[in-house]
Amino acid sequence: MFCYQCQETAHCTGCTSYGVCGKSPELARLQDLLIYVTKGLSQITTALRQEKKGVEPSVNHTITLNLFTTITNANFDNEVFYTRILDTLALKNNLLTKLTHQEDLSEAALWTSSERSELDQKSLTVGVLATENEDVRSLRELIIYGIKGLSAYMKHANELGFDDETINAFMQKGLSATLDDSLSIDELISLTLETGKVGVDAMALLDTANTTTYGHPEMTKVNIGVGQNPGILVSGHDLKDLEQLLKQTKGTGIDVYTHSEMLPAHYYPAFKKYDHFVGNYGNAWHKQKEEFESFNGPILMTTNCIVPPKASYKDRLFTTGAAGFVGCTHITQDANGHKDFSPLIELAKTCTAPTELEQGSILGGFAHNQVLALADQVVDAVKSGAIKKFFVMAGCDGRQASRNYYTDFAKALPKDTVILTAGCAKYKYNKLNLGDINGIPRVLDAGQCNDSYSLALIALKLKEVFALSDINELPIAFNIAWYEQKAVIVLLSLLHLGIKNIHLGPTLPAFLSPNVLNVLITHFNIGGITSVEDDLEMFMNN
Ligand code: FS2
Ligand code: SF4
Repeated sequence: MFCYQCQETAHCTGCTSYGVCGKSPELARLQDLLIYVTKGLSQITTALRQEKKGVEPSVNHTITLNLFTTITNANFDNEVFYTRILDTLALKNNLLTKLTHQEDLSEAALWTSSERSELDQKSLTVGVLATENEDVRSLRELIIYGIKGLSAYMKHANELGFDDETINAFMQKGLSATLDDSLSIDELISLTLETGKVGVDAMALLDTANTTTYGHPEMTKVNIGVGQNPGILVSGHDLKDLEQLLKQTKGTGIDVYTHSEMLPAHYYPAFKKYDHFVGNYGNAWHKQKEEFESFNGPILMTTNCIVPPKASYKDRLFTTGAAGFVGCTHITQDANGHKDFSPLIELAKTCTAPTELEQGSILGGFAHNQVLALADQVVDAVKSGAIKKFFVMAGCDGRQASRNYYTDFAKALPKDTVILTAGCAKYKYNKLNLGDINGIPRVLDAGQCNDSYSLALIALKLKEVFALSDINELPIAFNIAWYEQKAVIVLLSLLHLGIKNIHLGPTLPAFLSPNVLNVLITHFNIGGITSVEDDLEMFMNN
């Protein structure tokens, strides 16, 4: 196996014998094959669009789900991948019959089989290392990982009835381009930047989907203690799943809690009407072994990030959507989009209440609408010098001890600075009580990783208010933590918006070859992190 798509990749170079995330070599090669046949399908759909033949939304959604299923930590069930590969091959064969010009199609578009043994053989030959030139490989993977991140955001928007043919067509064109040996390095670089542009469009679409459906996030104190009733813990990013679960648990005596990236659900007005939606339990995804055990009740993983579960709670772990783990019950969706969560509800009735981890509350809900409502206050604080600088510290949390840098960095920041955050990175400092500046909290949490879009909108608004010609003239520094592929699309989106001097940690992506990294440094002045003291000095003096 060879996989280097996430920040925790072995030795900062690549997982070659077993994934640090728990991905086995078998799972890795099946994911490689699923990506390969999805690229082939995308080449066919791209050609069908060129022939003005149109592509059904169901085909777009198959591609989206295939990609999402291969995101780090999303799905650990080999059988799911066999099924998705065979279904994709069948779909590909069907669409091929509609395509007039097939002479330029690649092997990925034409290859087919229905024999598992042939799938197994093929899967060994189509991985990342099949591209020999390391710069071409690096750019292809950067584009693919960006599009994987996009797929997650599209899936969430689709669940709420929002879709966009232009975004789907771009995702497929981009995947198809990674099969094209004739593309130059410059063409691949421009496709990478175009991926960032479409990333902004997809985050905007999801923002519209979320706010239209559930209202605009608002400043909210979220309880981090526990109640007396048994509970169901919901993790991942899918708000529609949470909504269905809240409806089905109403009046049952079961409480619902969020974990990790589901915390921002508390910020939406639509979920505040549920009295049994009592709070957030625990921290970011990588703490789940301890926290899922002490939660005592069923846990629903709506997306990544799954840590292979301990036997002590595996029978309480359920998955849905793109998420999956062999041996855990998967909740499916019917043709009307309904999911039946009664297996979790019945199990919860037999469980004890969660063990208390902490008491108190955390404050969040500072997405663009809420921050713009405070715009006058914020602008006054900047003009008076009460706020000297904003630090965008969005992104992901992770297991490595080196990530304590972000806690130390937040603690060391001068008191006249404000942290703008989104994603599960926030857990490194959202319980520190960093205080406020003239009533403006020093940690402003916009929401999930996709709500980094809000942070970009806030920056653009400040640029307008201060009548600046360049977003980089704002007193905003970017010290971003990344882990998986959604952070890749967020990064590419920020680059598309013209943001320079982004620092990325705790380590730079292994999939960036020295030459590709050099391009990012030359054009965008991207950098890594060093020590808290040195970085603080560098950021404050820039
Ligand atoms: Fe955190 Fe994991 Fe949000 Fe990532 S819970 S690293 O999926 O997308 O961020
Ligand atoms: Fe390794 Fe990350 Fe790939 Fe898992 S997703 S196999 S940890 S690089």
